Amino acid sequence: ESASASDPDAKSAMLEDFHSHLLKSRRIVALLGAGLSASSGLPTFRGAGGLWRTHDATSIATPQAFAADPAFVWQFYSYRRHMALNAKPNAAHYALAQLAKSTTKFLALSQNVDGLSQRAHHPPSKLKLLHGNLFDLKCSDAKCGYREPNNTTDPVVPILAIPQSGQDPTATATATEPNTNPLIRGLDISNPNHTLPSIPTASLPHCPQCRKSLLRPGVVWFGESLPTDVLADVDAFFSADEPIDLMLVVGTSSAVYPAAGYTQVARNKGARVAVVNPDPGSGRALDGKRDWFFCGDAAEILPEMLR
Ligand code: BV8
Repeated sequence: ESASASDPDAKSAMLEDFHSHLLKSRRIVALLGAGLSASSGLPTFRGAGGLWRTHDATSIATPQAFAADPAFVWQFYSYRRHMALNAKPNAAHYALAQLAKSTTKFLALSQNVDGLSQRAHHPPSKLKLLHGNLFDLKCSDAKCGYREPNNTTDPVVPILAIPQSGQDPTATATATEPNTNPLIRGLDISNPNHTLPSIPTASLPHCPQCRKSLLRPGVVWFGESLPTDVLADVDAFFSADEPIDLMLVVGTSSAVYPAAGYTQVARNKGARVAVVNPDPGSGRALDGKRDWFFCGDAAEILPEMLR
């Protein structure tokens, strides 16, 4: 059930077997994770080089963390927005978008918040953003309800890095004077050697509607429910009175729920499961229930699988 780039014969036999199942598949689901965007240069969360390596995820990605230290949390997301805006979709994003276009009954469940699938022209009705989007801003007071799409402000919070001599570290880059130094526009939060500047709450973005609360990124934090409309669409797809033929599990450690649980839901509906991941242990969370395991970079393997 496993193939890696170092064993070309095994890989092509597995590709052929996978292909013949793909051609027969009518209803297909894909669960996507950070590894899909790894070869676009965006760090994953867990594992080697992971963004959260030096931080406990729950110290950043929770409502409690935002309440306790909004400036710290905003620096993390400002950096992530900056990185994502400067990244490009890779061949795996395009291959999935193509599969979505050519398969009537297809749904991608993405845990990614980086906007790269959208920028690869993945049909929006076939892309469910389980964990929201870095490029939505919303009022941190749910009662206010304000939301806006925003993929232009960069950085969202004033300058976040190593002040250079003669520069005001709290100044925001202006249109006339674009600041192209990534270290200045977004502090590399994964580097523990960078000390985070302290930013007064007053200079964080505030809600233009209630004029009281801070804006926050439109992502789903730990302990928060996934968007109800997204969950309803996903449930409708799974509960349709037809089997699911194929589930692709791409670039995820399958560590975060409820997302990780969808693989079993698909399996219960008859799906065969194909995993794409460079970490041979990554399917462990799937409890050995992988029908195909393509060990390697999604950007290389998915285009071959979906060709
Ligand atoms: C909720 C968004 C109801 C913002 C993120 C037990 C059972 C069920 C649930 C729980 C439970 N215990 C606790 C919970 C709840 C919790 C949870 O799952 N905790 C875990 C840690 C146990 N879940 C929640 O809170 C969810 N809400 O359940 O609501 C509720 C409410 C209250 C109380 C209970 C229940 C909400 C979770 C949302 C978390 N939001 N982020 C942001 O991005 O900042 S999490 C975060 O993890 C990421 O954003 C990402 O979306 C998600 C998953 O990570 P992955 O994408 O898998 O990335 P990871 O780095 O882990 O792995 C990358 C993989 O890629 C690796 O395998 C690597 O080998 C591979 N890779 C590397 N390079 C490549 C590659 N693959 C292919 N090609 C390459 N080149």
